[in-house]
Parts: sequence; C-alpha cells; structure tokens
Amino acid sequence: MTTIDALTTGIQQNRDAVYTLLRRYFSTNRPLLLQSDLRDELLELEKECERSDALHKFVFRLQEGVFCSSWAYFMLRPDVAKWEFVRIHQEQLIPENITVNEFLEFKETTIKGETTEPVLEIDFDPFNRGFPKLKESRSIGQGVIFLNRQLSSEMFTRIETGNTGLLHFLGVHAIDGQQLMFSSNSHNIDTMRNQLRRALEMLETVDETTPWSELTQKMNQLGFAPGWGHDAARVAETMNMLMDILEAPSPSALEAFLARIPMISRLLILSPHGFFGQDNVLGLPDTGGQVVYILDQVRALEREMRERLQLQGVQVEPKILIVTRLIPEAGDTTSNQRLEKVSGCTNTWILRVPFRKKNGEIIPHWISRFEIWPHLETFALDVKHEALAELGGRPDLIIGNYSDGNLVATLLSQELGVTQCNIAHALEKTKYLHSDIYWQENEDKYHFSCQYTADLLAMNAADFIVASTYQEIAGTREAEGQYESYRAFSMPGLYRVINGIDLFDPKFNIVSPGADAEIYFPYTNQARRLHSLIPEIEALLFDDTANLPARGYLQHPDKPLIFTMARLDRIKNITGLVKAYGASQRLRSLANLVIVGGKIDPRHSSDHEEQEQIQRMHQLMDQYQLDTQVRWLGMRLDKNLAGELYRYIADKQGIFVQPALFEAFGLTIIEAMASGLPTFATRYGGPLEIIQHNQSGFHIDPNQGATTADLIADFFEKTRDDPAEWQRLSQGALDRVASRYTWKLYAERMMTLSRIYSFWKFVSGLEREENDRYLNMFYHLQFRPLANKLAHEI
Ligand code: UDP
Ligand code: LCN
Repeated sequence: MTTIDALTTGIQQNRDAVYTLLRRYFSTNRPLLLQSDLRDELLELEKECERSDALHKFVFRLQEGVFCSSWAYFMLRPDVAKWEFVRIHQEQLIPENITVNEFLEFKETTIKGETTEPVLEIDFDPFNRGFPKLKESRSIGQGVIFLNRQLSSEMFTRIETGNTGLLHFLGVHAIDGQQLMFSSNSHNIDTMRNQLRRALEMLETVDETTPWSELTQKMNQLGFAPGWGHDAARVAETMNMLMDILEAPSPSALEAFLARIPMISRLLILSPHGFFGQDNVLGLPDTGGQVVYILDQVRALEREMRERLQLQGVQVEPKILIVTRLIPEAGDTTSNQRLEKVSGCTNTWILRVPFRKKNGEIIPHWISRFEIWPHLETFALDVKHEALAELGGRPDLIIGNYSDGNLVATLLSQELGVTQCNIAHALEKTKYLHSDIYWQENEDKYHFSCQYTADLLAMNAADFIVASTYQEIAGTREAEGQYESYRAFSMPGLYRVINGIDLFDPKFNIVSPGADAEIYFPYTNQARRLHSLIPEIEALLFDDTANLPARGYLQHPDKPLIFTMARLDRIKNITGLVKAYGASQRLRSLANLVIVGGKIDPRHSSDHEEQEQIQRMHQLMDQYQLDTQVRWLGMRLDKNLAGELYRYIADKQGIFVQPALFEAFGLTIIEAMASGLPTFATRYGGPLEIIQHNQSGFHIDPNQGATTADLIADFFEKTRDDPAEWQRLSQGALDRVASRYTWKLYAERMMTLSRIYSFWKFVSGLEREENDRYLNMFYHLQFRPLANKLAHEI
C-alpha cells in the first residue's frame, strides 16, 4: 500500500483524531514545525484521546510540517534516504501527494510571502540518468564496491573493448618521466597475453627473491617497465593477476590488481581557511579536528604510498603537499611561513599561499571561515602555480577539506584534469537550524549563500567523497544525514534546490579516521606514559595559585573528574554541560568538572561566537556558584599534554563528556575512548555511530540537561559501588576504537579508492561532461556574483 493510500484509510478511520491534531498544529501559530514539535503535539493528544496506530505511524515519519491558511504540507521520511511529500486540507482531510517543488514553493511563500519573481531551480538529477546507482539504502557509502561490481561486469561483457581500456590505462603510467608497467604501449590483447606468458616463463627460471633491478633488462626486452613488483615472486603474482582478469574478470580480482598499480605518488591536499600548523593552533577559531585529521592522515598515507611503491619495485619517493593560507599576522603559530615540513614524514610539506587582494596586496589578518569566499578563486590560481612547481608536475589526486577546500579542489581538478576527492569534516547546514530558508537573516554573520552554493558545486563535481560515518551521508532512521540535507531545500530569493545531491551515487564511501596511536593510547600502558607531564597536569587541574588562564578551583580534588575539551563554539555546547552540571546537586556532589576550551577573557578572542560563549560561561559559573567545583582552563593544550590528560582522568576513574548540539564526527571522542575513558557523547551526529550505548560509552541528548546529569550521576554511583562497571565501559571503548577507528585501516582504504576511481574515470567515461558544464554555469552565474557581493560587504 502506498503512503497516501495508507494515510487515506487511516484518516477515514480516525477523522476526529486527525482533525484535532491538525487544529493543534495550526493553533501553535508557527508556520514551520519540526519533527520533535510534530511528535510532541501528537503525544499530548494521545494523552487525551485513544491512540490511532495509523496516525501515530504517519506522524512519526514526518520530518517537517508547513502550515498556512487551511493547508498543511508535510515532508515525510519513511526510511533512511527516502522522501515523500503530502498535503492535507484542514477541513476536507483528504491527503494528496505533492512534488518536492510544490512543497518547497509552499514553504517559501508561507515563510517569506508571495513573490512574483521567477525562481531558479537547481536540479542535478537529469545529469545522473543512465549513471549506475545503488539501490539499497544500506549500501550507501560503499560506492567503490558497487562501482567495481557494476562496471566490471558491464565492461567485460564487451570484453575486447574493456580489456583494451585496461591495457591503455596501464600504458599511460609514468612517474617523474619514468615509464611504468609497459615500456611499449601496445593495445593489442593477444600481443599482450603473449608478452605476459613469455615473461612468466622467464620468471620460472629465476629465483623468487631475484630483485627487479636484476630482471630489468630481460623484462624490458619483453616490453615491461617497473611497477610489477620488487622481486620475481611479486612480479609473477601481479602478472598472473592480470592474466586472470584478461581471461575471466571478477570485481575482486580487478580491485586487487588495481590496488597494486603504482599510480599515486604525489598528493595535493587543500585546507585553506584555518591557522594550519603543527603547534599552537588547536582551539583557535576555525582550527580544530580538521588539522589533527590531516596531519594524522598524511603520516598514514605517506607510509602507505611508500610501502606500495616499494612493493611494486618503483624507486620513487612519494610527496604530499598540504596547501593552506599563509597568514602574515600569525601570532605564536608558524602560519606565516611559506613551507613547513611535517614531522614524522619524509616528504610531506605544508605549503602556505597568501590570500591576495585584487591589486595583488597580501591580506595580513585571519579571516573567519564564513568570510573567505571572495578570496578562493585567486587562491586557487596561485596554488596551481606554486603546487605544480613544488610537486614538479601534476598531482595524482587532489583531496579537498571542508567547504572551502572542496571548492578549491573543484577548481583545480577541473583545470588540471586530476581525480578529485572531497572530505567535508562538517557541513554547516545540519548544524544551523533553518539556515537555508532564513539565510537572509543570517547572511551578515555567516554568508551561507556562498557556502551552500560552494558545497553544492563541490559535492557534485567530486569523483569520490569520503565520509567518516554512514550518518554523515544518509543519517539514521530518525534524523537526516549531513549530505542528505542538500537534497532539497530553498534559499528564497536565491534558488530552490529540487535535487541537490544523490545519496545513492556510488561516489560516496565511508572511511573513518582514527586517533593517533602514538599520542592516544590506553592509560594502563604505563611503560609508554609521559610521567614527566604529571606535575604540569596536576598544576593545571588543582593549583589555583599557578598563574594560568583559568577560572574556578577544585575544593575536593579527590572526587572523580568529568572532563570535556573543545573549541568554544555555540554548537559544541560546553555551556550546556556547565548548566546541566550546575543544576544537578547530585552530580555536583559526586564529581568535579574540568573544561579545556576558549579563553577566560573575552577581549582575547577575535571570534564573535567564542566571545558570546565566554560571557555565557562566566554567567553560568556565577549563577550556579561553581567556582569550587569547576575548573575551566581557557587555553590550548598541545597533543602530548592532552593525551596524558585523558589518561590522568582515567587513572582517577573519571569520564569524558562531549555535549555538542551536533557533532559531525568528533575526534575527541575517539581520543578519549582510545585512552580508556568511559565517554558520554551527543546523540546528534557521528558519535551516535561511534559509540554503542552502554557498551562502548553512552549517548546523551544535549537538549535534555537534567536527564544527562542523571545518567552521569547514576554512572558515578554505580561505579563507586562496583568498580567493575567503570572497567566494563573502559574496555568497551578501547575495543571499539581498535576495531574501527585506526589510521592504518584508513590509509589502506584511501589508496585503494583513489586507484579505482581514477581507473573507472579513465576507462568508462565517468567524466559526466554534461554535469561539469552545468556546474561551470552554476559557478559563474551564482557563486561568483555572491562572492563578489560579499567582497564589497566586508
Ligand atoms: N584539541 C587539542 N587541544 C586543545 C583543543 C583541542 O589537542 O586544546 C584537539 C582535540 O584533541 C581534537 C581536535 O583538537 O583532536 C578537535 O577535534 P574534534 O573533531 O573533536 O572537533 P572540531 O574542533 O574539529 O570540531
Ligand atoms: C570537523 C568536525 O566538526 C568534527 O566533528 C570532526 O571530527 C573533524 O572535523 C575531523 O573530521
């Protein structure tokens, strides 16, 4: 039965309940009701009259309702990544299906009033027709597996063309002018098979351990160049893999073979906005997990690239460039240096390129990530020249980070014809409620018109997208995903998005980051602990005479510690935790609260949200008289100190709390867990997937402060009586991180993905030319004027 049929029947059977419910919705006098509002009204109604199952089910599938002059329009989400739209007249009570367009139009006019202006509709759907797509929502995020399966069967049904494509692909590989795989580029499969057979025969006559250098001459005569393996055994293995594929191709054999091709030796990673450096940057406005993520990522990727190249017998040192903005007014950071080597790497560098004004003048000061849009085009051009010079040629893969980095990656990838990978880290749209429909109201502070346009451009341009969790793409049964929120939305006066992104596109892949195992390891590992840091940590926590940027001291230092650490953004909701703690006498009597974040003096902050949060922290400390139970450190901790602090808190049987209103992923959560700390983290966003409730931690609802405080207090009471309970959660956290969140797993997957997407892009015309043309138009006619306008406003 369709939703509409079920609804019609349900209404017929429960006319009175439906009528009353709609009246309740209308009488709120709010044009826009969210999932929770819609449910709350129903639950109130069910207290007064008999529950109708059909109505209950219907309301619990609703995401949003719009109410205006007798019409109720609803957006339904019957399942993950599935959407329907219906409307019901308040008097006639006959449900009707409507289109997404009708829903959005109604929402716009209800909220913004009628307009006679024509509306630009953005729709990427027509470009995706005929393009392979996943069918099941549970497969979302496993794009590469699907793509391999789908395309290899398609390609090899046309076996001769398919194989020619593969051979052609193998023939074009060269690094630093050194030809790889084939010394002569033959596209004839029979010739190729013969060459392979002869090479394999020859390999049988030599010892398995014979290095490639001793095989070079003979191999060259047979038409082969380096890239097959570092010794005879591996060369034979790789050649046999290719023979198998030419004979009877299978997706897994193809994946295993492609994973060996030495095609990635130069990476370009973009992270333009923040203070990007290795020291003294974390906790600065806009500079958080993304920096940690990239620095850990490059270490793992460089190692993986080197290992793979060596195994294939290619004597090339891989190189990675992280490109960010050069900020002359860099304070105590290195953000004013052009080039900085990344420690722990051999050939990975941070290259800083300044933002320039039209007249060429360098912009000296930090610019908020919300205001950098006008600078990115010139930046991309400058990066192109500098990066090509530093890398000595085109990169093999460009990875963008966050909205700005992904836009620059889009511009550069198009220009250079290089495979593009996007990493969002956090898409702001899900964080700021109604920030699309009310964009004009927030434009002076946030400039979401530019950011969401950039997001649409970049996500549709990317060859593949790496997400940290499933929910980042498609959400949960309850809540929409971060990418999903770009599917259909309106920015009145700007455009209406009918189909902004297809979640079933095989470009999406889940590859979760890890926590640096050198820094974040279990508190029980005494041999590796940095014992010398303990006096410093104890001074930070307990010494109120020390001259530190801190507020509050712990009168009863023997109590366990509740620890939290984050940038002081509104969304991080540290103030929410302070309020919940302050209001719970029970919790206050059981444990102290330690906060690392922000600054104590608002005058020392240059960020408007941070200043607001600092004021709020002081107000709450005063209101709840927390100065003897809360220690607030307004400072940034370097990684080693932070790592040892997590472990110190664990020594004292404490916990970590991450109370964000929304957290895209949450590196602090896996760091705390990797240290063995029982962790309580927000149920909104990535943490819901990272933690299994009451097994590897707990989920908390940041909107329910009292319930959260009770949950934490219950835990402390329980662990006071039974220490094994604390151990159970601690072990659960350690196990979870070890099995899922490691950089080794990450690097292996990333390297395989980049090869496979590059291959398919090359052989099967996944280029999506029409799409690129549309994006080009969108960039020039929408993004550029918006960015130019912003340039004149700031
Ligand atoms: N961090 C740190 N010292 C600080 C504050 C933060 O080392 O004083 C690190 C923290 O350990 C984590 C990152 O900054 O690695 C924050 O990342 P997360 O994903 O939790 O949040 P984001 O700031 O990216 O939103
Ligand atoms: C940005 C965020 O907001 C965090 O949730 C992530 O953990 C971080 O980036 C790294 O991806």
